[in-house]
Parts: sequence; C-alpha cells; structure tokens
Amino acid sequence: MSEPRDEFDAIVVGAGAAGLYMLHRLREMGLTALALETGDGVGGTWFWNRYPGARCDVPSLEYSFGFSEELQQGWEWSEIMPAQSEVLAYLNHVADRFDLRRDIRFETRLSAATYDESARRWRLATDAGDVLSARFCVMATGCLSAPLRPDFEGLDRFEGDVHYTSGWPREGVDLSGRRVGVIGTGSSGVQCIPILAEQADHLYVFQRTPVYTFPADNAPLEPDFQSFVKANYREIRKKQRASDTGVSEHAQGALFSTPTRRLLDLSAVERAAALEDLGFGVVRSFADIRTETAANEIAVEMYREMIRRTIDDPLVAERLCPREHPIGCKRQVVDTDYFITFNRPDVTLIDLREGGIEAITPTGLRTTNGEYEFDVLVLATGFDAMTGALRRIDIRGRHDRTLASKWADGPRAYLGLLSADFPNLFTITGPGSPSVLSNMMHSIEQHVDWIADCIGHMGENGFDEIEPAVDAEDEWVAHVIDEADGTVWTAPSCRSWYLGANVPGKRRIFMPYTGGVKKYRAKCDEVVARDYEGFVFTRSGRTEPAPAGF
Ligand code: NA7
Repeated sequence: MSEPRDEFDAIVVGAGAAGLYMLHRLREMGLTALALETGDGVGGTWFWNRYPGARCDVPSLEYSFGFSEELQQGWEWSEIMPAQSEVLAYLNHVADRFDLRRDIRFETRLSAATYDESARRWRLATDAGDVLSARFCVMATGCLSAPLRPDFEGLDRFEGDVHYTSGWPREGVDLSGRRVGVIGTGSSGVQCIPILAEQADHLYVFQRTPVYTFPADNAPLEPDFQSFVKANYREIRKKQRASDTGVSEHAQGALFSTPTRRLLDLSAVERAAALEDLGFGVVRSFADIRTETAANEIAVEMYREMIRRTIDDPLVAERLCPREHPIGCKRQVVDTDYFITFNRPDVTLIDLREGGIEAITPTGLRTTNGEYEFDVLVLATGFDAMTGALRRIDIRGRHDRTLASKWADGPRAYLGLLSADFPNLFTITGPGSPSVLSNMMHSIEQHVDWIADCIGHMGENGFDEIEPAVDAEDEWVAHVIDEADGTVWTAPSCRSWYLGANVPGKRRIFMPYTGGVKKYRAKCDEVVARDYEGFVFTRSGRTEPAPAGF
C-alpha cells in the first residue's frame, strides 16, 4: 500500500493475472487504485491450485502477457506447458517488475459492494472490516475461483485429512505410507491422480463421469523455439488476436492446430490406421467431431477402443469408458500418464455409476456397493464457474437490486463487461465473453485494455457513469445463447460447468461466448468506434441517450 486511505478512483477485486494487469493500467493512467486479494500472495488460480501435477493446458509462451515487450522478452519459460509453480513464479515476477504489491491489500475478501446513486460511487466492505469507496469497481474475481464443496453426508466426521485440490497446502502433503481416496475426474483429478498414485500407499479413485482426455505431450522448451517465438512475438500476438481461441498456430505441439480433416470421410480401414497413428488424440483431430453427431459417435467408439487397448483389466477399462456425453461438450482435458495409472496394482477405480456415494465414514467412504478405507480424502470436485465468485459477494446496484437476483436465471451483461443497473462495475472475462473458451491471458489483456480505454474516455468527456442500455444487454445475452444453441456444448446429455450443470440448483445456461476471440474483439472495437454503442453515459447527473441504431 502506498498510504492508508479508503477512497479510490478504482478498486480491483482480485490479484490474479487480471487484477495485476488492471491495477497496472489504472496506475499508468494516473488513477488512485487498490486491489483487494483474499490470499496472502498474487496469482489467483495459480496461487490456490497447488495440487500435485497442476499444470496449464495452454502453451507457456502464449499463456503470457504481451503488453510489455521487456516483460515478454525477459522471462524464460522452461516447458511447453507450464507447471503451476512456473505460472505462479511468472505472475510474482509481473507483480515485482511493475511494483504492484504496494497497492494490493492481501488477506482481504470483498464481502459487499453497494452502489451509492447520489454520490455515484461504490461503497465496499471487506471481511477484514475495511469500508472503502471507489468510482469504479473492476471484478477480476476469476472464472474458476469459487470451489464447489459437495454436501457429502458425514464429511465433518471423517477422521483423516481432507484436502481440496483448489486449496492444496502450500507446504505440500506427505502421502507416503498413506491410503488416499480422490473424488473427481475432471482436469484437476486427471492431473493429480498419476502423482497421488506414485506417492500414496494405495489410491482409490471415485469416478462419477469418465473423462475424455489425451496426452499433453509436454516437454522442455527447446531454446531455439523460445528464441523464435521471442523474435516473432509481434506477429504471434497478432495471430492470437485473429484466432478463435487466442492461441496462435505457432504453439509448439499439435494441441492447438485446428483440425481440417473429416472423420466421416474416412473408410473403416483408414479409421483403424488413424487410431494407430493418433491414439487418444483422436478426440481432437477431426473437424466434424464437434459438428456432426455421427462423427462424434464414431470418435467416442474409437476413444473407448484406445482405453480397452491401454488398460490391462477389461472390467476397469469398461469403467473408464465414457458413455454419457459427447466429446467436446466439457472442457477438453489433457493429461500425463492418466490411463496407465489404472494398471497399477495399488490403484483401485470405483465407478460411482454402479453405486453412488452414500456417506463419508470416519475411516473412508461408503457407496451403495461397498466400503473403502483411507487416511486422506482429496476432493477434486470443481467450481461454481464463471458466476460463483460474483454470486458470493453481496453486490447491490441501483434501487438496491442485487446482482445475484438479477442473474438468478442466468448471467446478464452487455459484452460480458457491464450489467444494467450496476454502473461502473466492470467484469474481466465474465460470462458473455470468450473467457474460459480461450487463452485466458489473451482475453484478460483484451478486457483490461478495453476497460482502461473506456475509463480514459469517460475522463476525457467528463462522464460519471457508464452502464449498458437494457435493450443492448438483452440483445447480447440472446446472441450469446443463440451462438451456443445446437452446438455440442449444449448437448442435452452434457453436464458441464460451462452450463452451470455441475452446481445443484443453478440455472442451466451456457455462459461463455462461443463466437471466438476474433469476432468478439471486433464487436468490442466496433462498439467503441460507434461511440460506445449500446452503453449509456451519465454526466453530472444528466443522462446521455444510448446512441441510436443498436
Ligand atoms: P471439474 O472439471 O468440474 O471436475 C469435477 C469432478 O468432480 C468431475 O469429475 C465431477 O463429476 C466430480 N464431482 C463433483 N461433484 C461430485 C460429487 N458430488 N460426487 C462425485 N463426483 C463429483 O473440475 P476441475 O477442478 O477438475 O476442473 C475445472 C477446470 O479447472 C478445468 O476445466 C480447467 O479449466 C481448470 P461429474 O463430471 O460432474 O459427474
């Protein structure tokens, strides 16, 4: 902190990648700004998710900021896909390089934000007892930052240790000689299971839904490739902006090349050859898997065939075979040694489709089929994604309306950036933007730049408030839903966190924007070029009409 104060031009909530860059931009503009951060360090997702095996699924050289040439030239990555510790070290480096910590209040959680209409300022209360005020409030609260804590009967009576992957102890957990039970086989479960198996005496994996995953093929970064990327960063950043996902085609490894071949064009013999060649990678290697049900079904069968080839015990293989949902409806998982882990004699797979969890017992877990004893329970059970962190804060806008009530039937925000009745409250990578469907670093940078430019525009024009016109917001929300409608992402059998379907009682609605980062950026730029079309500005109490023609 520069100096103790409670009034700011802007308060940023969160000191992950988004909060850090936002704070930097605001300070560069000469504004007084403060970031609030629940943790005692920067890094957000990468601060909390320290479980063994935690790793980014976007190439390091692209999962990085491009706003500072010195920063992108000066940092050396060691692997194609960075481990959690390396991303966290990078974000600490960013905080140090731009001297951000002095304006971050750590171990401080925002509990309430109320808009004072007469003062046209946000009043904020923290659980540390701070009462703060700011003209602008920027929610950099993250999309996967509100962990789901399933209400398992008996959990509080478990006599062993319980650890969430999303809150893994900083000092690590010594699992040697201990029996471990893990619930959850999403990205977090898939990443930690092979390592837990190595460390534990015995590992019990409780699987509710089998996963589609394929090898990350991570490796040390070749120095020549890193030099090539650094020499060509200008071009590579341009290609990121022109892509759907915010990842350029230069990314090392096959993971991010866009498939062009069609599975349905292959004969049976050619498919068999493709399976030999691609293995589990079949799930991402054909363009029509995402668009045609018949291709998807064939790919699912090929994937199951790979499992049967890999797993020694045919019964275990069948348990690992997905049957419920198509490939591509959930976030694609990438792994290191996931399936072969189930060939170990000290790993037991429990398929919860054959008998669900009845209770956590003092010494383990009971399903309708049997009882399992272990010393440590690991919960890799996911997050209340995209809206969870915001819903957990008591945010009140005009007329004392809460954001939680406004979003009860699904998130409503124009461009995913601002929501009507909540003036000057920006959201970085919120619902209605490409966000989690893209390289987050890229999308964070785009949003932060847009927000900073918008705040600058308001300053130049003497505007006090910005908020969306209701019709512009409604049209955007309808557009986001229309774009996702009928795609594999919204398949009726899909219970993804993109749809909020993993959270009991949450309205099922597809939250991110599926149009891709190129189209989305063009729309955001066009709105600005048309004098912030669809937004309403207020100046000294007077309302500037929403520009016509939206
Ligand atoms: P995910 O992908 O939501 O995975 C959570 C896993 O936990 C998934 O296998 C769930 O099964 C399982 N789960 C959740 N609740 C329960 C209960 N009550 N009983 C049994 N199993 C349960 O979260 P991750 O942390 O792995 O990954 C989130 C994102 O972080 C990831 O996509 C990356 O972007 C990084 P289900 O599939 O719902 O049947």
